[in-house]
Amino acid sequence: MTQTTPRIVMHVDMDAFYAAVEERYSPELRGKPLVVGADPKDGHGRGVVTTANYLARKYGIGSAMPISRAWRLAEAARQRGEPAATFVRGDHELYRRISGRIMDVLATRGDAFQPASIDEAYLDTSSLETFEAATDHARQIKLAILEQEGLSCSIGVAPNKLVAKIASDFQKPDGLTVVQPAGIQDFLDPMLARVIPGIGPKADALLRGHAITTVRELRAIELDQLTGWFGKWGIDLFAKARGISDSAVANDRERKSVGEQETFEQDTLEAGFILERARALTSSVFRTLGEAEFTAFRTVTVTVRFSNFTTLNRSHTPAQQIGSEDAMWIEVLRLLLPFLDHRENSKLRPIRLIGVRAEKLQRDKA
Ligand code: TTP
Ligand code: MG
Repeated sequence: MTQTTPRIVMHVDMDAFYAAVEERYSPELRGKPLVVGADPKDGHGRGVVTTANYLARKYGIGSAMPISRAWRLAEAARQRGEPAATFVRGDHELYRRISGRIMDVLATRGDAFQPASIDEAYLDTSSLETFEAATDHARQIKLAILEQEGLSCSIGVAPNKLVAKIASDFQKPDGLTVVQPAGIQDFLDPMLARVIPGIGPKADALLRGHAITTVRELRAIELDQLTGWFGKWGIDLFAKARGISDSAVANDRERKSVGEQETFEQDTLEAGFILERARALTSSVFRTLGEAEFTAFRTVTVTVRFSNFTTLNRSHTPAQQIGSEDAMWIEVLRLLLPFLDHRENSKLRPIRLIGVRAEKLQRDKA
């Protein structure tokens, strides 16, 4: 006798990720509205909000908003007698490192694991067989991340990636939303059509032009009509409106490389500065390798982007595997130094960004 068990997929997404990391490492920021992004310069700053914590979101501040507008919203709140917001520029190297550690927590907790961005990943947990068991598992994951990193996340548990992703966003922050196969349509129908991944502002505007705002209204549209509006993508949309999605959780359990890069405040060719930053990147990459329990690797790659955005990569795979930070640094130096003189930089252009990456990662076999 064969028994069919449901596919069970989870989508894990960190809450207000960059802002939460800032609060975690700077206790004085906790419990107050916080905006990570460009310098607001008393309302005259250029650039945008990267993210805001949930207290700042209450003021209407959110990702991608001009920082000047965020500053005005915060100022208006302050004048109403509400707590003042703090603005910070953010530390992307720190976010990447913590992201790596969170991914390592997640990587071993599913039959398949697929990181999707710096703060989100999918897990296939079908082998748990029931949604009850998967729900318990999701609770344990939330606890593990909270205990290890002091950060909260939201998880969606559903029969596929599409619905899991929408579910993780449903009760943020610190949410856990479980949607079983029989509940998919009731879950999706009342939502705005634009919660469906792939419906951006343009598709949303077109749909609204036809008086379609919710998934229920979208589901009432015939397939022919959708392909008439959207071409082949209409078929996709027809399926998505029904919560149907077959795409597998790609298994990226094993990290293939660890790398970091840094954009300088100002383009420069000052050797002392560039080498100091390269040394720091090397240290940081080596630390991340250790945290992920890699003991050695074979290939080093250095990336250099010049002021004109020309970007070059140079790799080297020495005969011996690389097992120490010093050995890695020697390789990085060898690859990087030619960019500081005519060998790889004939016009002596200033450098905008450098990156360091370890590839062909190895573990000691215990
Ligand atoms: P998101 O998961 O979209 O946002 P979030 O984690 O800040 O908040 P939520 O609780 O709603 O999930 O993005 C993750 C991080 O990626 C975010 O903290 C900052 C960064 N980010 C950008 O750099 N630019 C952007 O436009 C967005 C949306 C996010
Ligand atoms: Mg997030």
